[in-house]
Amino acid sequence: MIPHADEAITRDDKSLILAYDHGLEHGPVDFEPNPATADPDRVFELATHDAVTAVAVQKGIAEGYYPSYEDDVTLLAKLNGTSNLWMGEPNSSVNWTVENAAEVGADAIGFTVYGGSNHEIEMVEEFREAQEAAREHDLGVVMWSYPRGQGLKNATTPDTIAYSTRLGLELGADITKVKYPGSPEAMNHAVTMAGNSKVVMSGGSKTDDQDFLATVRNAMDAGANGLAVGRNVFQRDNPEQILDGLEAVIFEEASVKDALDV
Ligand code: FBP
Repeated sequence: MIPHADEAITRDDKSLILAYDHGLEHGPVDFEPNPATADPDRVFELATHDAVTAVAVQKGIAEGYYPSYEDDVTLLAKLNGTSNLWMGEPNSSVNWTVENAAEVGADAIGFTVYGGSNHEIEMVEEFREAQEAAREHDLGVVMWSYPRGQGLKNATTPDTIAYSTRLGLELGADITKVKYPGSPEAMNHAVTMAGNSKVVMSGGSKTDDQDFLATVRNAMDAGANGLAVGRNVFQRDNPEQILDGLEAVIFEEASVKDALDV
């Protein structure tokens, strides 16, 4: 990692990345709880909330919608991604070049690496190419580090998540995004293994306000830099309200109780 390479997608050195690549990764089913969010405009409007430091989208969404929001929203270009229709060993096609992402206005790139997959070698080599191109264009680098595939059954054990954050450091990510490993102690270990690179927690499937904010509070207290979240925001009836709460927890060090009252 390069110190401050992620400056454009952080606020006070912390981050809340709104992930919106679910139409590719999971399909339209993810929009059913809040059908308005099938419309990318609705999510770009959410991304104008003060709490959001960047929105992570695929190329087509960026090309079609980002020009209307470029003054108010910071773009994180998610370069690779796979549909849920793919039934093979975990892999991810590279859908977007760094050069084109920079032209569209990205401030950072996002890249998934499935450590442990039969495709790990090629994914890491693709990441290397993207990471070096990102450096040439002064873009921050965020790795979605999700070990899975072959015999890897429980991809959220403390050891696996610590290995995930370490992969991010070793391979040159500025920020590594991992699933919550289940406890503050395990998260702290994962943060320690990331050295001077940063760690953000992945939002996961929708949970209730209290549980979600408590997990984010625990992750922050354990040294995480923030959150990259999709469903736990846009599947809610009132996404702005949870963004208010997340802003309090991540940037204002609020307790869960205070954040619920915001
Ligand atoms: P969520 O907060 O909704 O979990 O989104 C984070 C994310 O990494 C998205 O960027 C991506 O679409 C999704 O999770 C992939 O989740 P998985 O591969 O575990 O199904």
